Parts: sequence; C-alpha cells; structure tokens
Amino acid sequence: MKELKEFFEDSGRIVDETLDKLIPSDNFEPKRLYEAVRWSVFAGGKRFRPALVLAVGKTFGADEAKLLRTASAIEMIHTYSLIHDDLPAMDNDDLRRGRATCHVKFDEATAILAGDVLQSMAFRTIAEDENLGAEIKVKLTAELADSAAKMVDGQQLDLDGEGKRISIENLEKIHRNKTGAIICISARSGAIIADASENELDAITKYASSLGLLFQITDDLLDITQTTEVLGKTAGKDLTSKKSTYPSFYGIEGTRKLAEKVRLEAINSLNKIEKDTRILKDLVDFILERKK
Ligand code: GRG
Repeated sequence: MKELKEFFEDSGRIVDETLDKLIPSDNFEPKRLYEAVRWSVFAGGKRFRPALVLAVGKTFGADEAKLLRTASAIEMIHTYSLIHDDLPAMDNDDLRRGRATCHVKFDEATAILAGDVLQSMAFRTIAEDENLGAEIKVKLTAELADSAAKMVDGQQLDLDGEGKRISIENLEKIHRNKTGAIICISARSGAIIADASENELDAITKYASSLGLLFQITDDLLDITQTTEVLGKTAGKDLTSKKSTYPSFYGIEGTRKLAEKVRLEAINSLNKIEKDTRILKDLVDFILERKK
C-alpha cells in the first residue's frame, strides 16, 4: 500500500496548507476563539475525509485545485463534531487526537463557539470557492448541510440509546447518520466536482455507504482492542458508557467477519466503475486494517 501511504501524506500536507490559509491565525480577534479552533484542527487527525474527497475527485479526473476547499470544509465540519462530541454534556472526554480536548484546554463556552464557528467557516469556504461554478457550489452546500444535519440526528439517536439495549437495525441507523453521512458526502462531493455520470455517482454512493459502515465497525473494534496511547482518545469508552456496539451484538470475531463482508460490498460497488479505482480500493483496506 505504498501508493496509498504517499497519497495520504501528499493529501494531508496540501489539505493542512489549505486549512492554514482558510482559518484565521491565532492573533485574529477574538484570539481565544481562533486559538481554540487551531488547537483542535491542527492536532494531527488522520484527514481521512479530505483524502476521500481528493481520491474520488481525482479518480474521475477533477483537478486538485477544484477539490481542496471542499475537502477542507468537510474537515472543518468533522472537527466541529469532535469538539462538541467531547463536551461534558455529551461524551465528556478529556483526550482527543492525542492532546487535551478543546474544552479542557480552553473552557466549555469557548469549545462550543469553536465548533460553531468551524461550521460557519465550512459553508463560507465552499461558497467563496473561485474554482467552482455557482451550480456545483449550491449542490455541494445543500448536500453538506443535509449530511451535517444527519450527523446531528445520529448523535441524538446515539445519546437516546445510551444504557439501553437497542436493535441492530437501530444501531445501523445511528451509524449511517452519525458517522456515515459525512463519509458519504466526502466521496460524493469528489464525484460531483468531477462531473461524474449518474451511474458513477450511484456506485460511489454505495461504495461510500459501505465504507462509512466499515469505519464505524472498525472504530468499535479499536475501542476494545487498542490502547488510549495509540488511539489518542480514551479507549474502552463504549463499555464504560454502556453503548450498544457491533462487538456487543456479534462478539469480536463475529464483528471481524461482518467487517470483511462490508469490505467486499465496498469493493463490489467499485467494480461497477470503469476507471482506475485502485486508490479507492486501498482506502477500504486502510480502514479495515487501521490501528487508530
Ligand atoms: C456532536 C454534532 C455532533 C456530532 C458528533 C462524529 C461524531 C458525531 C462523534 C464522534 C464520536 C465518534 C467516536 C464517532 C465514531 C467515528 C468517528 C467519527 C471517529 C473519529 O473520526 P477519525 O477517526 O478521527 O477520522 P481523526 O481524529 O483521525 O480525524
């Protein structure tokens, strides 16, 4: 997977450069707010969602310049969700991306505002993209807004289900919204910017839907099998907060088998696309084999 490793390094670097230009410096007033935003954005996340925007966009022939702002906007939405998810009213966590969470480093009010301003910045980033036409920008904005709302729906459903035994159908519904929706828009936006055909967009949506589920399944496994040090966030949280997870339904081995099944579904969707989809296939294996 050398090619993918290089791809991740390159996309991570260029997305970081773009984010650095888009996000006000920590000298910008109110300083405390932008310090908090930068603390959370530049904390060493995997940048998986922007990599997916770039990988899908490039697969269908889009220029990198057309993809960078949308990729960065999606990372802004993702980071906002992590900041808010860590708050005492939600997951109440003190470690994220290997460092203190935003509300621990700053304070709760600043963390709420940092998440809020990141969300506004994300939509502005797309609206002001000079490399894209108005029609595409409206489509991207509408889809991203819909996905961000689905993520919030999923978060509420997740909170409602805490401490309760929920059905596997409900668990899947939570994850398709909470985790899947932003992964899905990441892949779709790459295809939309590249002006992919309806059939291609359909195949990419199915691929991303499987990829999103696989991401959550592996997240559940890592929460049990990995250490806090490697994850950069508190391990074993699902058990202590009595969350329903895939391993709580299927056990660890059963969950690994499910992951393999979902992996094959993702690959089968890619096989319907008549382009070189190697990098997208490698991304599936990256998610399956990831250590954090
Ligand atoms: C608070 C509105 C709101 C939504 C929260 C995304 C989310 C919804 C909560 C995060 C909790 C969580 C552990 C979700 C499971 C999957 C996930 C999104 C993991 C974190 O994403 P990574 O692994 O993180 O890509 P990095 O730090 O690498 O970007």
